[in-house]
Amino acid sequence: MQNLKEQFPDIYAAIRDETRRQTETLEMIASENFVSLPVLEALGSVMTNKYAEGYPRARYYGGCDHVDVVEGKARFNVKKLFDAAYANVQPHSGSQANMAAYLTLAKPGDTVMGMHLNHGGHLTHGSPVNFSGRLFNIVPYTISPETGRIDYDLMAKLAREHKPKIIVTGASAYPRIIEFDKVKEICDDVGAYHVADIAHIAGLVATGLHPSPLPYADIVTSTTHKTLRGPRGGLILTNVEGGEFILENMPKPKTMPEAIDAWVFPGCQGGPLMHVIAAKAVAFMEARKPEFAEYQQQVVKNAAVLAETLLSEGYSLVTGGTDNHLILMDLAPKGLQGRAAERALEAAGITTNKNMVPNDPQKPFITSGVRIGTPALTTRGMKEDEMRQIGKMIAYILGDLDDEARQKKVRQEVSELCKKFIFYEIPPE
Ligand code: DSN
Repeated sequence: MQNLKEQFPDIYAAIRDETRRQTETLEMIASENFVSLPVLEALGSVMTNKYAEGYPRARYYGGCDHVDVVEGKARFNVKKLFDAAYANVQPHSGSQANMAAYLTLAKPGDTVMGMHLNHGGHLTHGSPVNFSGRLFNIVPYTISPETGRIDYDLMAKLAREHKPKIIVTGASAYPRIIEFDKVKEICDDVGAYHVADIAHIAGLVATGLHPSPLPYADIVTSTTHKTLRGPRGGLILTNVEGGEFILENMPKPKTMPEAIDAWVFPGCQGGPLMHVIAAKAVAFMEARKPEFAEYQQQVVKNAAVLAETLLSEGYSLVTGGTDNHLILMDLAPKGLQGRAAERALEAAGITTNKNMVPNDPQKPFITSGVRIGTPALTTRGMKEDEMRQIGKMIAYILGDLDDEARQKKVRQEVSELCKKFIFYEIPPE
């Protein structure tokens, strides 16, 4: 980064300091991960210069031979990874993927059912402040207050009552298996489409550690940067090859894959980010290697051990544990707030995020919960022993949120631990 360092020292310094932060603290935000050096190299490449509106071999610009290679590789590898018949790798983000998926299947004003944001859903699953809540008539489903798990009976009841066009599954803060097969039954019963957003669990799905929604969903969307460990971005998959989707202003009815392609571009987006698509191709090839399956197994084992440790330290977890890569601590029984907990943990070098818990008495900016994930630390090579150590550190910090001496002590312990698991080299001063 010599040129950056010499010509734009402030930006260079911020990148160096961010590398140091990622290296010298414990990154436990459940939706974050550390990409490989080949992924970073592809992201920082001249592919960013190329306009390539359209799709491989059908572009609106000349000079697309090489970008066609990377988009072709990305599509081929992601289809193999998820056993899907069709893939679109152009969505700039999970939100853009969801927008294109919904518009493929429903018209503005139609009813869409998604998991309530405060119960672990996502903004794009129907929040009133998001395009989803503004364009569609949203009927949120929730988790059971008793079990903390998705209430499929309630989902079925709401579906029969409101006859949605789409039921969206997937979540941002749900620690248990999602039963896509049950949702398909509900969809079939009321004639709804099923969109499964696997952004959080994509790496687990790709390696068989979570049931795949592909046999049960009309469209599957995802981000590429969470458990899947690719660059920041989105994707869309389907195994429904036929259909007849009449798109306004388009020449003829389209099949499901053609309709999705048309809604991504030109429906929702302009030029694809070819440097990101090159990096997605690399990440999808990495994810097809046996080491990736071992990595995902360790992510799940690490989350389970962390959960056991926190439980044995007397803390409550939503659903009492985890099946996947994340844990949702419910701090209400201890009289604590999520925001204060997040801040105290950050002061000790442990990065998490505050999160709503079921029936949270607090507002979303305060919350009673903290969400903790293991994907990033597992990428660094941490295993069960480190999770036990970290679980104890978290419990110690939460034991007194105002005790700065505790935070200092744990910060030192975190520094020592991080030195044993260096992943990125810190750029020089
Ligand atoms: N903001 C992401 C998360 O943290 O889960 C979801 O998009």
